[in-house]
Amino acid sequence: MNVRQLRELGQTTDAENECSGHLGMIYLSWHHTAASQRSSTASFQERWHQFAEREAEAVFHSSMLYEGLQWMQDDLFIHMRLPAGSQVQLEEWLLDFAHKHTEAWEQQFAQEWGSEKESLSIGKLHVGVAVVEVGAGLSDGLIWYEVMKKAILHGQSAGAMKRSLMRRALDRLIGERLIEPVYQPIVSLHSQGEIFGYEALARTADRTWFPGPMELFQFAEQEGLTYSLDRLAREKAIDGCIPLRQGQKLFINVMAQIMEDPDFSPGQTLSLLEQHRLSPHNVVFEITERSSIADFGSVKKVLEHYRSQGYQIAIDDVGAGYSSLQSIIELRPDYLKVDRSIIQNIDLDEMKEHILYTLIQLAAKMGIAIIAEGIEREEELAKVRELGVAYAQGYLLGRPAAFL
Ligand code: G
Ligand code: MN
Repeated sequence: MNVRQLRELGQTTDAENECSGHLGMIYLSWHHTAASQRSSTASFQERWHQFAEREAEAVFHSSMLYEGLQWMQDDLFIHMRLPAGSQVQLEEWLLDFAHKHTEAWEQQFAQEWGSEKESLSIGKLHVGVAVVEVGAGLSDGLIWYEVMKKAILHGQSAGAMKRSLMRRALDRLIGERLIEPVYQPIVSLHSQGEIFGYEALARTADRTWFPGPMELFQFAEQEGLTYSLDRLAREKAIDGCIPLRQGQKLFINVMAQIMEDPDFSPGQTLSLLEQHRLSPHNVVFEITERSSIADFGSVKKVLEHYRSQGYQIAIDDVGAGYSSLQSIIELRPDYLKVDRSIIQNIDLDEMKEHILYTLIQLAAKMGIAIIAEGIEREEELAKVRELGVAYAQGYLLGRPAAFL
């Protein structure tokens, strides 16, 4: 049975089935950039039509849900009859389903076409999905119009599907509080190996979309959910941190951008600390600059408020990424955490040694303590100790782990 016959079959069952359930639509459209313009030729589209129909048939071959496909010029609409059920669940199902197949199609077709024409880029396949309830008093024509419009709108940008799926995963993660904190020891180099404190690090159960905290926090920022996620991670960090001894510190990562948020309210952190018999004197906020700080004024104001309550401040990732000397000058932290990129092989690289030496001098003048991050080898530990670094952290001294 070919696709067209399937479609005819779909149309006849449609007539018998008298409008119940939902109509699902997957929309596919190639978008060509200037660089890939050469590909948007008649022969490209002809091959794409053949490819898509062949693949759709292979996928839907025995599916009761499949109703048929329809070309509108070079845009493809695949329609499906979905069972009655909750709209949200059906949308989730269709998202997963469409993502699984169309991602493979895009790669496969790009490979087939590319290897033949030697063109490096053939553009991007835009994919959108939509689900509309059938039988809500709308005429067939209107339903079709509705579902096609929705699918096109959803698929307008490249990666729309993936973004929807990630967003769903993120909403679930925040809603169900699916972050588990782990803690990595920070060791004092002056008193023999004593544990000065722990850095709390967020770990997620969902590794499909977010392999690590970096990806997770980056995506949350894109979606405007930094605040919710950051707050969840902070609360979890305090929640899971049971056996802090007198004077030991809990280092909690906070994105600098959070401080610029007018809604950022420190009161909640305090009451949570009190529930765990901790005080602000146990807590060091590690400020990370994922992008450069736009408004030092407001960040400083928030930090001053925290400081007056007894919290301390560390600047994270010093010597890497966006981390700037300006933030050291403006924020006057209590600790500088020198990034792993500087510490790695510091015993073998004179330039790195000079940089750390300079940071130590600067910090000493400002009354700031240095923490060396990412110590993995004995030689690195010996070198930072020799240079006079106060605290160290890294796999050699302890891996991040949960308190059990
Ligand atoms: O940016 P920040 O310093 O907060 O990053 C901490 C990250 O570094 C965590 O994901 C942690 O697991 C990782 N980490 C901690 N110690 C080491 C180490 O010694 N080597 C490496 N490669 N990674 C480390
Ligand atoms: Mn950190």
